[in-house]
Amino acid sequence: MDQSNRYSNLNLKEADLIAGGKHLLVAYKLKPAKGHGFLEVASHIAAESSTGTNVEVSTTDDFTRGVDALVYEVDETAFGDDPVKGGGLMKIAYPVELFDPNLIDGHFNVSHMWSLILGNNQGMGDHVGLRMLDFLVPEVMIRKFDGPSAGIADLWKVLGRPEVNGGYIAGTIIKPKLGLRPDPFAKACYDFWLGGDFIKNDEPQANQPFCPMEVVIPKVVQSMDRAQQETGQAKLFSANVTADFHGEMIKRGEYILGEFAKIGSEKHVAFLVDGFVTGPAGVTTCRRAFPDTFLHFHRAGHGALTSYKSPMGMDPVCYMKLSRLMGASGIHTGTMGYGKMEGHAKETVLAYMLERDECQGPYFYQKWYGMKPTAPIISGGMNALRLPGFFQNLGHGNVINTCGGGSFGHIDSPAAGGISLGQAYECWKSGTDPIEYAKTHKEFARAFDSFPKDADKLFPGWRDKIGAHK
Ligand code: CAP
Ligand code: MG
Repeated sequence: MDQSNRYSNLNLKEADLIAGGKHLLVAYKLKPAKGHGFLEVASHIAAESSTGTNVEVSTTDDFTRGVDALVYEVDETAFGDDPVKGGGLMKIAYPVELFDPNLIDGHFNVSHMWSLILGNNQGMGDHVGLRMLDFLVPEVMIRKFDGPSAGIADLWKVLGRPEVNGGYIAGTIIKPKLGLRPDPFAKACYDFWLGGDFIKNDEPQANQPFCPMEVVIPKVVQSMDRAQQETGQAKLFSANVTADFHGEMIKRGEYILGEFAKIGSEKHVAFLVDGFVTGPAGVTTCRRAFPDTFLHFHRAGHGALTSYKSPMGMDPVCYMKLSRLMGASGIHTGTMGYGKMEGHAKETVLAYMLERDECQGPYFYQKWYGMKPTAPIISGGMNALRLPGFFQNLGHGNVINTCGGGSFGHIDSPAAGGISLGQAYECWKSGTDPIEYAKTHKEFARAFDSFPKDADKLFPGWRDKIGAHK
């Protein structure tokens, strides 16, 4: 059934919708299935995402029609006819009335918003591709989402740095991903903290029988205490509190904070939440139960939704926006093509959209109206050699960077790995050529010997230029 006469109005002007401030606007890439018209399918999507279904129903009244989501712009040939990347552009205006304020405080929840703008419409049979490319949240909604509470400024404060532009936080992930028992785990923490600032659990490290949380956390606390005393520097630990049940998450968080409080370092703790798999409810549980603790949003699994290889799901920038609305203090934004995960250098918008109060997205200019920023967390195949190019591309180093292989793969020690990361930042910040910088900075130089394939690719002829460092 063609519902375009009800669920589309191509006379609507986007500028008017934005000025009116009463609609959430969403841009999609749509590829209709064979035998279905573009506007017909776009309108069906608007129906299924708001007040309709695939047939007219007798219970519809005038009020219902008044809150229909409406297709207001279409461009059927926008993306060409490539089987995966092809399709047309269409935009839908969702009335704010459709969204769901909490009973307890009137705040909006991301789960509900997501269930509308990218819910059933993903499973419809009359398209072969529907991907959310960007969305614009009006001020009236922005002001009702939780947004972040703690932020990177709190971590810079713990590190004794300025709370604005506090700079690069050199981090790692305890590797191997799984399999270390408490003593080797705590030793790995101590060894890295002698050179770096920040350690995170890897995303699946939690309470495994071979490394119970209530055995390993006290040992990590001891490692932090020793490293802080020996270096005279504050150290940070991001502990995984992910759980299916909010009671378990709170139990884990309270336990961890209690242990670090024994050395007066409860503010040196961030909570790692595997936010894709636990969903907005898990993220919000942590955000609200521990508002003073940096909420480290790990996005393991997000690729199923955000991979550029897919005609479905959403572009990563949309996922970043959802995480800021949920209240992530920091989220993994990928490495913009400089690391091992999918991405490209033009993805700087993923960071800018998180950290700025206003940012031009792919289709909409988003204002955040003072909502706290979410820090970009840069991770995935990174090491000291890849960092200068990354910083140059992003334009700043106000990020948390976690290098697992890049630290524990450094041939001298995890501490040398950590030091090499900080040196990479200083190298970029000073505008020094990395080869020249390596001549006077041993740990950075030894990163060349540690990751020779990267060195050959990034700095051809490096061996002759800096010589072998022993
Ligand atoms: C990186 C990592 C992170 C990924 C997540 C891993 O380890 O710990 O989970 O970076 O990807 O398990 O692969 P390495 P993203 O530093 O050893 O690569 O940050 O893109 O979400
Ligand atoms: Mg990991």
